[in-house]
Amino acid sequence: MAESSPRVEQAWRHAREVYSELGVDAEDALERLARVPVSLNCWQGDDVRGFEDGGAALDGGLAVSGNYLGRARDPDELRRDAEQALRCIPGRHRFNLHASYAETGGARVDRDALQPGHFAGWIGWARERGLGLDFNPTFFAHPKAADGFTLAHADPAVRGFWIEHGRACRRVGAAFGAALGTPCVTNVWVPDGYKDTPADRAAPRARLAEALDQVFAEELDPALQLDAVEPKLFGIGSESYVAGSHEFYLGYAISRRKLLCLDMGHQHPTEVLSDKLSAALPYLPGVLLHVSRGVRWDSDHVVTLSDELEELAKELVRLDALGLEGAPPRVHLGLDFFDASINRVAAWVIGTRSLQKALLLALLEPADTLQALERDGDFTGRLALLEELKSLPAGAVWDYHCLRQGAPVGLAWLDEVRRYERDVLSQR
Ligand code: RNT
Ligand code: ZN
Repeated sequence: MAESSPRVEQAWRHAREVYSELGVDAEDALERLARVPVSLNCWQGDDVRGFEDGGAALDGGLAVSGNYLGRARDPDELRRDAEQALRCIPGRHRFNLHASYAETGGARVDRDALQPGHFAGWIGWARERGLGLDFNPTFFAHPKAADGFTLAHADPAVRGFWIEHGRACRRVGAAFGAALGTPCVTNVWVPDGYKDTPADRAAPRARLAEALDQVFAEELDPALQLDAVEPKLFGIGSESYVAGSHEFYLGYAISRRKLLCLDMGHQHPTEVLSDKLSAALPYLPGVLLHVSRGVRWDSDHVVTLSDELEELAKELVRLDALGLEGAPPRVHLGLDFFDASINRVAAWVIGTRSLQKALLLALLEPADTLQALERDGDFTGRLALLEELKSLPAGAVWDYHCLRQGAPVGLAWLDEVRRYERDVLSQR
Protein backbone atom coordinates (compact mmCIF):
# COMPACT_ATOMS: atom_id res chain seq x y z
CA MET A 1 0.00 0.00 0.00
CA ALA A 2 1.20 3.43 -0.93
CA GLU A 3 2.17 5.92 1.71
CA SER A 4 1.98 9.64 1.13
CA SER A 5 4.90 12.01 0.80
CA PRO A 6 4.19 15.67 0.04
CA ARG A 7 7.75 16.20 -1.18
CA VAL A 8 7.65 13.31 -3.64
CA GLU A 9 4.15 14.21 -4.82
CA GLN A 10 5.00 17.83 -5.40
CA ALA A 11 8.11 16.95 -7.39
CA TRP A 12 6.02 14.49 -9.41
CA ARG A 13 3.44 17.14 -10.32
CA HIS A 14 6.21 19.42 -11.51
CA ALA A 15 7.88 16.64 -13.51
CA ARG A 16 4.58 15.60 -15.10
CA GLU A 17 4.18 19.19 -16.26
CA VAL A 18 7.69 19.27 -17.75
CA TYR A 19 7.07 16.07 -19.70
CA SER A 20 3.65 17.11 -20.83
CA GLU A 21 5.14 20.24 -22.41
CA LEU A 22 7.14 17.83 -24.57
CA GLY A 23 4.01 15.88 -25.44
CA VAL A 24 4.83 12.98 -23.10
CA ASP A 25 2.22 11.58 -20.73
CA ALA A 26 4.21 10.61 -17.62
CA GLU A 27 1.16 9.01 -15.99
CA ASP A 28 0.84 6.71 -18.97
CA ALA A 29 4.57 5.90 -18.80
CA LEU A 30 4.17 4.76 -15.20
CA GLU A 31 1.14 2.68 -15.98
CA ARG A 32 3.16 0.89 -18.66
CA LEU A 33 6.27 0.51 -16.53
CA ALA A 34 4.20 -1.26 -13.89
CA ARG A 35 3.33 -3.93 -16.48
CA VAL A 36 6.92 -4.96 -17.29
CA PRO A 37 8.03 -8.07 -15.40
CA VAL A 38 11.73 -8.71 -14.81
CA SER A 39 12.96 -12.23 -14.11
CA LEU A 40 15.35 -12.14 -11.15
CA ASN A 41 18.16 -14.68 -11.48
CA CYS A 42 18.21 -17.05 -8.51
CA TRP A 43 21.96 -17.52 -8.87
CA GLN A 44 22.84 -14.01 -7.65
CA GLY A 45 21.68 -15.15 -4.20
CA ASP A 46 24.17 -17.97 -3.66
CA ASP A 47 27.07 -17.42 -6.09
CA VAL A 48 25.70 -19.93 -8.67
CA ARG A 49 26.24 -22.86 -6.32
CA GLY A 50 22.86 -24.53 -6.33
CA PHE A 51 21.84 -27.20 -3.86
CA GLU A 52 23.17 -30.46 -5.25
CA ASP A 53 25.40 -32.16 -2.68
CA GLY A 54 25.62 -28.94 -0.71
CA GLY A 55 26.56 -26.83 -3.73
CA ALA A 56 29.01 -27.69 -6.48
CA ALA A 57 32.20 -25.87 -7.39
CA LEU A 58 31.57 -23.53 -10.30
CA ASP A 59 33.10 -24.16 -13.72
CA GLY A 60 32.10 -23.86 -17.36
CA GLY A 61 34.03 -20.62 -17.56
CA LEU A 62 31.83 -18.98 -14.93
CA ALA A 63 33.55 -17.41 -11.95
CA VAL A 64 32.26 -15.59 -8.91
CA SER A 65 34.61 -13.47 -6.85
CA GLY A 66 34.08 -12.10 -3.37
CA ASN A 67 33.10 -13.54 -0.01
CA TYR A 68 30.51 -11.13 1.39
CA LEU A 69 28.69 -12.50 4.41
CA GLY A 70 25.30 -14.16 4.25
CA ARG A 71 25.20 -16.35 1.13
CA ALA A 72 21.97 -18.36 0.96
CA ARG A 73 22.81 -21.97 1.82
CA ASP A 74 19.49 -23.68 1.19
CA PRO A 75 16.28 -23.05 -0.75
CA ASP A 76 14.46 -21.49 2.22
CA GLU A 77 17.23 -18.96 2.75
CA LEU A 78 17.33 -18.17 -0.94
CA ARG A 79 13.57 -17.64 -1.07
CA ARG A 80 13.65 -15.44 2.01
CA ASP A 81 16.45 -13.32 0.50
CA ALA A 82 14.59 -13.02 -2.79
CA GLU A 83 11.47 -11.88 -0.91
CA GLN A 84 13.48 -9.15 0.77
CA ALA A 85 14.78 -8.02 -2.61
CA LEU A 86 11.28 -8.05 -4.11
CA ARG A 87 9.98 -5.86 -1.28
CA CYS A 88 12.44 -3.21 -2.46
CA ILE A 89 11.43 -3.38 -6.13
CA PRO A 90 8.22 -1.87 -7.50
CA GLY A 91 5.98 -4.12 -9.60
CA ARG A 92 5.25 -7.85 -10.07
CA HIS A 93 8.09 -9.98 -11.25
CA ARG A 94 9.44 -13.43 -12.06
CA PHE A 95 12.11 -15.70 -10.66
CA ASN A 96 14.61 -17.55 -12.80
CA LEU A 97 15.83 -20.93 -11.58
CA HIS A 98 18.63 -23.22 -12.66
CA ALA A 99 18.18 -26.98 -12.61
CA SER A 100 20.87 -27.22 -9.91
CA TYR A 101 18.42 -25.56 -7.49
CA ALA A 102 16.21 -28.66 -7.36
CA GLU A 103 14.96 -29.82 -3.97
CA THR A 104 15.46 -33.56 -3.83
CA GLY A 105 14.97 -34.02 -0.10
CA GLY A 106 18.49 -35.34 0.40
CA ALA A 107 18.22 -37.98 -2.35
CA ARG A 108 20.83 -37.98 -5.11
CA VAL A 109 18.97 -37.29 -8.32
CA ASP A 110 21.20 -36.87 -11.32
CA ARG A 111 20.37 -34.18 -13.82
CA ASP A 112 18.97 -36.52 -16.46
CA ALA A 113 16.35 -37.69 -13.94
CA LEU A 114 14.98 -34.36 -12.74
CA GLN A 115 11.22 -34.05 -12.55
CA PRO A 116 8.76 -31.27 -11.87
CA GLY A 117 8.22 -32.70 -8.37
CA HIS A 118 11.76 -31.70 -7.47
CA PHE A 119 10.67 -28.10 -7.86
CA ALA A 120 7.42 -28.33 -5.91
CA GLY A 121 8.78 -26.03 -3.20
CA TRP A 122 9.61 -23.39 -5.78
CA ILE A 123 6.25 -23.71 -7.52
CA GLY A 124 4.35 -23.37 -4.24
CA TRP A 125 6.39 -20.35 -3.25
CA ALA A 126 5.95 -18.67 -6.64
CA ARG A 127 2.20 -19.30 -6.64
CA GLU A 128 1.78 -17.86 -3.17
CA ARG A 129 3.63 -14.71 -4.14
CA GLY A 130 2.19 -14.26 -7.62
CA LEU A 131 5.55 -14.75 -9.32
CA GLY A 132 6.16 -16.37 -12.70
CA LEU A 133 9.03 -18.85 -12.97
CA ASP A 134 11.66 -19.25 -15.67
CA PHE A 135 14.14 -22.06 -15.99
CA ASN A 136 17.59 -23.15 -17.18
CA PRO A 137 19.09 -26.57 -17.59
CA THR A 138 22.49 -26.61 -15.84
CA PHE A 139 25.18 -27.74 -18.27
CA PHE A 140 28.11 -27.02 -15.95
CA ALA A 141 29.41 -27.83 -12.43
CA HIS A 142 29.01 -31.57 -12.98
CA PRO A 143 31.51 -34.43 -13.48
CA LYS A 144 30.14 -35.03 -17.00
CA ALA A 145 30.91 -31.39 -17.92
CA ALA A 146 34.41 -31.45 -16.44
CA ASP A 147 36.24 -31.45 -19.77
CA GLY A 148 34.35 -28.42 -21.04
CA PHE A 149 31.93 -30.18 -23.42
CA THR A 150 28.31 -31.21 -22.91
CA LEU A 151 25.79 -31.25 -25.79
CA ALA A 152 28.66 -31.04 -28.30
CA HIS A 153 30.72 -33.73 -26.58
CA ALA A 154 32.41 -36.21 -28.92
CA ASP A 155 31.37 -39.15 -26.72
CA PRO A 156 27.78 -40.13 -27.54
CA ALA A 157 27.20 -41.37 -23.99
CA VAL A 158 28.10 -38.01 -22.46
CA ARG A 159 26.10 -36.19 -25.13
CA GLY A 160 23.15 -38.48 -24.47
CA PHE A 161 23.23 -37.70 -20.76
CA TRP A 162 23.04 -33.97 -21.45
CA ILE A 163 20.31 -34.42 -24.06
CA GLU A 164 18.23 -36.20 -21.41
CA HIS A 165 18.93 -33.34 -19.01
CA GLY A 166 17.68 -30.82 -21.56
CA ARG A 167 14.53 -32.83 -22.21
CA ALA A 168 13.85 -33.23 -18.49
CA CYS A 169 14.24 -29.49 -17.98
CA ARG A 170 11.76 -28.58 -20.71
CA ARG A 171 9.17 -30.71 -18.92
CA VAL A 172 9.95 -28.92 -15.68
CA GLY A 173 9.51 -25.62 -17.51
CA ALA A 174 6.15 -26.73 -18.89
CA ALA A 175 5.08 -27.73 -15.37
CA PHE A 176 6.00 -24.23 -14.14
CA GLY A 177 3.89 -22.71 -16.90
CA ALA A 178 0.92 -24.97 -16.17
CA ALA A 179 1.05 -24.37 -12.42
CA LEU A 180 1.47 -20.62 -12.61
CA GLY A 181 -0.53 -19.70 -15.71
CA THR A 182 2.32 -17.88 -17.40
CA PRO A 183 4.75 -19.43 -19.88
CA CYS A 184 8.17 -20.37 -18.52
CA VAL A 185 11.13 -19.37 -20.67
CA THR A 186 13.56 -22.29 -20.57
CA ASN A 187 17.01 -21.15 -21.67
CA VAL A 188 19.74 -23.44 -22.95
CA TRP A 189 23.29 -22.24 -22.47
CA VAL A 190 26.18 -24.68 -22.83
CA PRO A 191 29.83 -23.80 -22.14
CA ASP A 192 31.23 -26.05 -24.89
CA GLY A 193 34.44 -24.72 -26.37
CA TYR A 194 38.22 -24.82 -26.57
CA LYS A 195 40.87 -22.86 -24.75
CA ASP A 196 43.20 -23.01 -27.71
CA THR A 197 43.01 -23.05 -31.49
CA PRO A 198 40.84 -25.94 -32.68
CA ALA A 199 41.69 -28.26 -35.53
CA ASP A 200 38.03 -28.87 -36.33
CA ARG A 201 35.54 -26.12 -35.73
CA ALA A 202 32.71 -27.69 -37.66
CA ALA A 203 32.30 -31.06 -35.93
CA PRO A 204 31.35 -29.77 -32.44
CA ARG A 205 28.85 -27.39 -34.03
CA ALA A 206 27.30 -30.17 -36.05
CA ARG A 207 27.01 -32.29 -32.89
CA LEU A 208 25.54 -29.35 -30.96
CA ALA A 209 22.86 -28.72 -33.58
CA GLU A 210 21.89 -32.37 -33.67
CA ALA A 211 21.82 -32.66 -29.89
CA LEU A 212 19.69 -29.52 -29.59
CA ASP A 213 17.24 -30.96 -32.11
CA GLN A 214 16.89 -33.97 -29.85
CA VAL A 215 16.45 -31.82 -26.76
CA PHE A 216 13.65 -29.94 -28.53
CA ALA A 217 12.06 -32.96 -30.22
CA GLU A 218 9.14 -33.21 -27.82
CA GLU A 219 6.35 -30.78 -28.74
CA LEU A 220 5.39 -28.65 -25.76
CA ASP A 221 2.63 -26.07 -25.65
CA PRO A 222 4.11 -22.56 -26.08
CA ALA A 223 1.45 -21.30 -23.71
CA LEU A 224 3.32 -23.24 -21.02
CA GLN A 225 6.93 -23.20 -22.08
CA LEU A 226 9.13 -21.26 -24.51
CA ASP A 227 12.59 -22.44 -25.58
CA ALA A 228 15.54 -20.06 -25.77
CA VAL A 229 19.15 -20.66 -26.84
CA GLU A 230 22.06 -18.52 -25.65
CA PRO A 231 25.25 -17.79 -27.60
CA LYS A 232 28.50 -16.56 -26.10
CA LEU A 233 31.58 -14.88 -27.54
CA PHE A 234 34.14 -16.58 -25.30
CA GLY A 235 34.52 -17.85 -21.77
CA ILE A 236 37.32 -18.42 -19.32
CA GLY A 237 38.80 -21.65 -20.68
CA SER A 238 37.03 -21.29 -24.03
CA GLU A 239 38.89 -18.23 -25.26
CA SER A 240 39.64 -19.54 -28.74
CA TYR A 241 36.43 -21.26 -29.72
CA VAL A 242 32.84 -21.49 -28.50
CA ALA A 243 30.69 -24.01 -30.36
CA GLY A 244 27.50 -22.05 -29.61
CA SER A 245 28.66 -18.75 -31.06
CA HIS A 246 26.40 -15.93 -32.20
CA GLU A 247 26.20 -16.96 -35.82
CA PHE A 248 25.56 -20.56 -34.81
CA TYR A 249 22.61 -19.70 -32.59
CA LEU A 250 21.20 -16.93 -34.75
CA GLY A 251 20.91 -19.46 -37.56
CA TYR A 252 19.67 -22.16 -35.22
CA ALA A 253 17.02 -19.99 -33.59
CA ILE A 254 15.71 -18.66 -36.90
CA SER A 255 15.58 -22.07 -38.57
CA ARG A 256 14.06 -23.89 -35.55
CA ARG A 257 11.79 -21.04 -34.42
CA LYS A 258 13.37 -20.68 -30.99
CA LEU A 259 13.87 -17.56 -28.90
CA LEU A 260 17.40 -16.20 -29.12
CA CYS A 261 18.89 -15.25 -25.77
CA LEU A 262 21.02 -12.15 -26.12
CA ASP A 263 23.27 -11.53 -23.12
CA MET A 264 24.60 -7.98 -22.81
CA GLY A 265 27.87 -9.39 -21.45
CA HIS A 266 28.46 -11.77 -24.35
CA GLN A 267 29.45 -9.16 -26.88
CA HIS A 268 32.67 -7.82 -28.19
CA PRO A 269 33.36 -4.63 -26.16
CA THR A 270 32.40 -2.33 -29.03
CA GLU A 271 29.28 -4.27 -29.98
CA VAL A 272 25.96 -3.38 -28.38
CA LEU A 273 22.62 -5.15 -28.20
CA SER A 274 20.75 -1.88 -28.65
CA ASP A 275 21.83 -1.99 -32.29
CA LYS A 276 21.30 -5.72 -32.76
CA LEU A 277 17.72 -5.96 -31.55
CA SER A 278 15.98 -4.33 -34.50
CA ALA A 279 18.21 -6.34 -36.85
CA ALA A 280 17.51 -9.77 -35.37
CA LEU A 281 14.00 -9.52 -33.95
CA PRO A 282 12.09 -9.44 -37.27
CA TYR A 283 13.42 -12.92 -38.10
CA LEU A 284 12.90 -14.51 -34.70
CA PRO A 285 9.84 -15.69 -32.78
CA GLY A 286 11.23 -13.73 -29.84
CA VAL A 287 14.24 -12.77 -27.78
CA LEU A 288 15.24 -13.42 -24.19
CA LEU A 289 17.44 -10.59 -22.97
CA HIS A 290 20.03 -11.42 -20.36
CA VAL A 291 20.42 -8.03 -18.81
CA SER A 292 23.96 -7.95 -17.54
CA ARG A 293 27.11 -5.83 -17.67
CA GLY A 294 30.38 -6.82 -19.19
CA VAL A 295 33.57 -5.40 -17.70
CA ARG A 296 36.73 -6.34 -19.63
CA TRP A 297 36.69 -10.17 -19.66
CA ASP A 298 33.84 -10.58 -17.19
CA SER A 299 30.33 -10.80 -18.58
CA ASP A 300 28.35 -10.70 -15.35
CA HIS A 301 28.72 -7.53 -13.30
CA VAL A 302 25.68 -6.14 -11.49
CA VAL A 303 23.49 -4.15 -13.87
CA THR A 304 23.78 -0.39 -13.60
CA LEU A 305 22.00 2.42 -15.43
CA SER A 306 24.58 2.69 -18.21
CA ASP A 307 24.19 4.54 -21.50
CA GLU A 308 23.86 1.19 -23.24
CA LEU A 309 21.15 -0.06 -20.91
CA GLU A 310 19.22 3.14 -21.55
CA GLU A 311 19.67 2.81 -25.30
CA LEU A 312 18.57 -0.82 -25.20
CA ALA A 313 15.49 0.10 -23.18
CA LYS A 314 14.61 2.77 -25.76
CA GLU A 315 14.79 0.17 -28.50
CA LEU A 316 12.49 -2.14 -26.52
CA VAL A 317 9.93 0.63 -26.23
CA ARG A 318 10.27 1.93 -29.80
CA LEU A 319 9.84 -1.61 -31.16
CA ASP A 320 6.96 -2.30 -28.74
CA ALA A 321 8.89 -5.49 -28.00
CA LEU A 322 7.56 -5.74 -24.45
CA GLY A 323 3.97 -6.07 -25.60
CA LEU A 324 2.80 -2.92 -23.85
CA GLU A 325 0.24 -2.13 -26.56
CA GLY A 326 -1.60 -5.43 -26.12
CA ALA A 327 0.31 -7.84 -28.37
CA PRO A 328 2.18 -10.69 -26.64
CA PRO A 329 5.73 -9.69 -25.64
CA ARG A 330 8.44 -10.53 -28.16
CA VAL A 331 11.25 -9.79 -25.72
CA HIS A 332 11.51 -11.28 -22.22
CA LEU A 333 13.69 -9.61 -19.62
CA GLY A 334 15.93 -11.65 -17.35
CA LEU A 335 18.80 -10.53 -15.17
CA ASP A 336 22.10 -12.37 -15.40
CA PHE A 337 24.83 -11.34 -13.00
CA PHE A 338 26.54 -12.63 -9.91
CA ASP A 339 28.61 -10.65 -7.47
CA ALA A 340 29.73 -12.04 -4.11
CA SER A 341 31.70 -8.94 -3.11
CA ILE A 342 28.64 -6.93 -2.05
CA ASN A 343 25.40 -7.68 -0.22
CA ARG A 344 23.70 -10.17 -2.55
CA VAL A 345 20.18 -8.94 -1.84
CA ALA A 346 21.33 -5.39 -2.61
CA ALA A 347 22.79 -6.65 -5.89
CA TRP A 348 19.36 -7.90 -6.98
CA VAL A 349 17.72 -4.63 -5.96
CA ILE A 350 20.32 -2.44 -7.65
CA GLY A 351 20.22 -4.44 -10.89
CA THR A 352 16.44 -4.58 -11.11
CA ARG A 353 15.82 -0.97 -10.16
CA SER A 354 18.46 0.17 -12.64
CA LEU A 355 16.75 -1.75 -15.41
CA GLN A 356 13.40 -0.27 -14.41
CA LYS A 357 14.86 3.23 -14.43
CA ALA A 358 16.19 2.64 -17.93
CA LEU A 359 12.74 1.48 -19.02
CA LEU A 360 11.17 4.54 -17.46
CA LEU A 361 13.56 6.86 -19.30
CA ALA A 362 12.61 5.07 -22.49
CA LEU A 363 8.89 5.37 -21.76
CA LEU A 364 9.36 9.10 -21.12
CA GLU A 365 11.06 9.66 -24.45
CA PRO A 366 9.18 11.92 -26.91
CA ALA A 367 9.75 9.31 -29.60
CA ASP A 368 7.34 10.83 -32.12
CA THR A 369 9.06 14.22 -31.96
CA LEU A 370 12.52 12.69 -32.28
CA GLN A 371 11.48 10.51 -35.19
CA ALA A 372 9.83 13.45 -36.94
CA LEU A 373 13.05 15.46 -36.63
CA GLU A 374 14.94 12.50 -38.08
CA ARG A 375 12.52 12.10 -40.98
CA ASP A 376 12.89 15.78 -41.76
CA GLY A 377 16.66 15.44 -41.81
CA ASP A 378 16.95 17.77 -38.82
CA PHE A 379 19.82 15.98 -37.13
CA THR A 380 20.74 19.15 -35.25
CA GLY A 381 17.34 19.15 -33.58
CA ARG A 382 17.51 15.41 -32.91
CA LEU A 383 20.87 15.69 -31.12
CA ALA A 384 19.84 18.82 -29.24
CA LEU A 385 16.63 17.26 -27.94
CA LEU A 386 18.30 13.97 -27.01
CA GLU A 387 20.80 15.90 -24.91
CA GLU A 388 18.16 18.10 -23.23
CA LEU A 389 16.19 15.00 -22.26
CA LYS A 390 19.08 13.80 -20.14
CA SER A 391 18.55 16.51 -17.54
CA LEU A 392 14.75 16.34 -17.26
CA PRO A 393 13.29 15.34 -13.87
CA ALA A 394 12.86 11.61 -14.53
CA GLY A 395 14.05 10.92 -10.97
CA ALA A 396 10.94 12.59 -9.60
CA VAL A 397 8.76 10.37 -11.79
CA TRP A 398 10.64 7.28 -10.58
CA ASP A 399 10.29 8.27 -6.92
CA TYR A 400 6.56 8.76 -7.36
CA HIS A 401 6.31 5.34 -9.04
CA CYS A 402 8.03 3.69 -6.07
CA LEU A 403 5.80 5.56 -3.63
CA ARG A 404 2.62 4.57 -5.44
CA GLN A 405 3.71 0.94 -5.82
CA GLY A 406 4.50 0.65 -2.12
CA ALA A 407 8.26 0.24 -2.72
CA PRO A 408 10.90 2.26 -0.86
CA VAL A 409 11.61 5.70 -2.32
CA GLY A 410 15.24 6.52 -3.10
CA LEU A 411 17.90 5.02 -0.90
CA ALA A 412 15.34 4.02 1.74
CA TRP A 413 15.57 0.49 0.32
CA LEU A 414 19.17 0.29 1.48
CA ASP A 415 18.10 0.90 5.08
CA GLU A 416 15.81 -2.13 4.77
CA VAL A 417 18.52 -4.30 3.25
CA ARG A 418 21.01 -3.23 5.92
CA ARG A 419 18.49 -4.14 8.62
CA TYR A 420 18.00 -7.52 6.94
CA GLU A 421 21.75 -7.99 6.82
CA ARG A 422 22.02 -7.29 10.52
CA ASP A 423 19.07 -9.45 11.59
CA VAL A 424 19.28 -12.33 9.12
CA LEU A 425 22.34 -12.49 6.85
CA SER A 426 24.97 -11.88 9.48
CA GLN A 427 23.48 -14.66 11.65
CA ARG A 428 24.26 -17.32 9.02
C1 RNT B 1 26.90 -17.81 -19.09
C2 RNT B 1 25.53 -17.41 -19.46
C3 RNT B 1 24.45 -18.04 -18.64
C4 RNT B 1 24.79 -18.10 -17.18
C5 RNT B 1 23.67 -18.60 -16.30
C6 RNT B 1 24.16 -18.97 -14.93
O1 RNT B 1 27.87 -17.04 -19.67
O2 RNT B 1 25.40 -16.03 -19.46
O3 RNT B 1 23.26 -17.38 -18.87
O4 RNT B 1 25.21 -16.86 -16.69
O5 RNT B 1 23.03 -19.63 -16.92
ZN1 ZN C 1 23.47 -15.19 -19.79
